[in-house]
Amino acid sequence: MAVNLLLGLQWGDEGKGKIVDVLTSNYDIIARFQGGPNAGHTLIFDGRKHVLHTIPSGIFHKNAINIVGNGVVIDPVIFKKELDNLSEFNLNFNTKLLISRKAHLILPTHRLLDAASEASKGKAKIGSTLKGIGPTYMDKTGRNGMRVGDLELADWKDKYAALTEKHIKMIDFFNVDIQYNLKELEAEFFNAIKTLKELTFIDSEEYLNNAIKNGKTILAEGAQGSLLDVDFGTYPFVTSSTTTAAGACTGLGVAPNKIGDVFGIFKAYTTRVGSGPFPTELFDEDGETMSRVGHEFGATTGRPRRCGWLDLIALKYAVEINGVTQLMMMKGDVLSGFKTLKVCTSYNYKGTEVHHLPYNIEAHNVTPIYKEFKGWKEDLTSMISEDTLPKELNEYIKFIEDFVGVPVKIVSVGPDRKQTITR
Ligand code: 2SA
Ligand code: MG
Repeated sequence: MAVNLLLGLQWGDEGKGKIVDVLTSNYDIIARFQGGPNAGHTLIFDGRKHVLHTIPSGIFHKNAINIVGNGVVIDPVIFKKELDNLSEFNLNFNTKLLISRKAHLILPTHRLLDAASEASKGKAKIGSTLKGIGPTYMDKTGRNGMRVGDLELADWKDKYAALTEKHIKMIDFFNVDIQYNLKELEAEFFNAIKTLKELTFIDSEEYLNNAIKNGKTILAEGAQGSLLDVDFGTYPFVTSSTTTAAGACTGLGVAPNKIGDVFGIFKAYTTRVGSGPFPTELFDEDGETMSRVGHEFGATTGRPRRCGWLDLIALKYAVEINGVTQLMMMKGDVLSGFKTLKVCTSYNYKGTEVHHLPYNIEAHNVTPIYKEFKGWKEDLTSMISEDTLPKELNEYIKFIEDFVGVPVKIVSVGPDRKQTITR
């Protein structure tokens, strides 16, 4: 099938960047379809770490074409920094990196609005990465946004000025203490726009549908995770885009019947960065061990990630919503050395045992019910084949497969490309 999807099934940071990187050699085109610079996709190869935010993770592969789809929001300033960081690789961006004209632009005032909105919420803040994601999608659906294609029009600066003027009034309306120097932000923005305009803008839906007709293979690379989906996530503590499978159709302009495999990525445990409910969160030594061994810090903001046990109710929900056909389990190596492992198999919801994700999963409503597993001691990081995996890990994986009804095809045992076991 022409278009395969790769999605995170938890709250982001499942390791999508690594898997796209591992899989890219099988695809002609890698396309991002939602989110923007709030994403942080980490790739490690040849002993070096690379973090991508807006650029698809296929950029390092020789022949892959990388597309930033219409569903993505682009901050030209961050985009330019990403390009600058890649300069040593001498990549030909004009042919390898194509940008949808319909992708929306994050303006400096979108970032300020994000900050003002969060500040106005006080303790109830979302824990946004403050990259301007929410305000930009608001302008998109509110039909006020600026798109990449506007930059090809003579009057784009007028449009920019009108929208910015409106944003300033909105920032004033929030009446919170936000310090900014618009002149400086704009200088940086206009400079970055020059770089962006040197790239190739395309009608990406047409490009992709032609590619499908011509037998090309496409991998759609998701960002964030299913539980951050604006509809199906833990609203309002979510991001502002459709992070689930349907988002690939709207964010690229490919029809549902063109979608083939849906690869669902999950961590062997769970993490969450930012605010919002997290039923299996740990506040003890086990949680600290996951955080320390798993280096659980945000790739974009450096914020520490909250850690907890694997939640199979949430995972099953994500598998269903996305139509996952193959699972990929990441960071199994981090669980080495735990005497006992736990996975959540149901919840106590207001006194009753339930087997689904209730509307309201705040801590005072929901207590996880766990099944316990014996842990393993072996270091997995140098293992390269399935039959060397410890028996306890295989039992853990088998239980997950049976619970959600989908096979685990890849087990990742470390951040490097090479630390990947196929089953
Ligand atoms: P936003 O920035 O307005 O979309 O934030 C809204 C919520 O979505 C969460 N969110 C994320 N969660 C995990 N990873 C993300 N990307 C970065 C990474 C995060 C980082 O890959 O490490 O570096 O901190 C990401 N982006 C958004 C966010 O925490 C809010 O809960
Ligand atoms: Mg990430």
